[in-house]
Amino acid sequence: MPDAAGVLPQAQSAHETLPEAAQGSAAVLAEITTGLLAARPYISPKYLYDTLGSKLFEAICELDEYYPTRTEAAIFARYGADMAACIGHGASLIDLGAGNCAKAAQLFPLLRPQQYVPLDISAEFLTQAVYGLQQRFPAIEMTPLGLDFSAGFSLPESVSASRRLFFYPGSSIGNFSPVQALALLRNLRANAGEDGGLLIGIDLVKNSAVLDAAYNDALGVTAAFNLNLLRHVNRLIGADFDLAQWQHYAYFDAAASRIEMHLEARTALSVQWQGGTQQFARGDRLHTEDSYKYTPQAFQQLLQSAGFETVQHWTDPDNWFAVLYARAVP
Ligand code: AVI
Repeated sequence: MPDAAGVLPQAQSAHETLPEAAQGSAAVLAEITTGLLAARPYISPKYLYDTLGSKLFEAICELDEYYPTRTEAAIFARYGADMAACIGHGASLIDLGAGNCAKAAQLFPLLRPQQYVPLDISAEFLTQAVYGLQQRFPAIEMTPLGLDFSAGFSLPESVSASRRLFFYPGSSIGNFSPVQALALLRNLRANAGEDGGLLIGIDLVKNSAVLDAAYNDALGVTAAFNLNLLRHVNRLIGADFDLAQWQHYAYFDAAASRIEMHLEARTALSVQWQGGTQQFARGDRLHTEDSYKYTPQAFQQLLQSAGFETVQHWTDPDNWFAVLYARAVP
């Protein structure tokens, strides 16, 4: 894999669009340049999510082949009451990469949190989403926070210190390498306190044909999502990627237990950007995303290493997706 640690740089949540201020900055230029000039070139998956990329991801979630979204939703619909019985009422519900807050809001009537703390890199987007939600649920104290939780964080005092329940649906943890995922989970444990917990969705290892289809849909939406990253990078660093010269390439690597997503050069080509240039031969690839798939046992071990103990997990009839509730080990 591309960088020194053998993994792609960390992803952000699917809903996190880079703030305008970060666009075109020197740090962004330096980061993308490092990836393009690496022995195995890569671009961080966070650049998949500009405005169009976020819309394309929403479209992916509607695809027949992309089972995670609807499978997770069915698990919450079927076992939500069970989850609430296990977790109890009155927690501070901390929603990681909350976006439009819709998934958490569906659980409010069951979990009855006393406080709702949506985290997202885009504070402005959150403020709008929370405004409508507060009208619907006036009894819940809402404390939106604009922060990048993937970078390591400490919750401010405005977040109640007791019964912190982290909510991380969507299997977005899979876009981190296991090493990065462990660091993130440890950070959650540090913020959870003695009586905190975590409700998390993970995508499970399954037949590779199902996985390959989910990332190679017939309509080509995932291909468009992947290629759009080049449009975004063109804007960010003044690059001249010609999208017609690249094609989507995604496959399940069973040994690494992950989908790898790449862009492959259709022809020999060169790319120029502010202060840099790179040649690609036909068939050369740019690595754009990993999506790790876990067995329930492997993920429970990760949780344990981070200082959580799994209380219960819920899955669908095919065992394609799981939602786990884990408690902080005091
Ligand atoms: C956001 N994340 C969980 C998605 C996934 O399945 O890894 C992103 C995605 N990439 C291609 N399709 C969907």
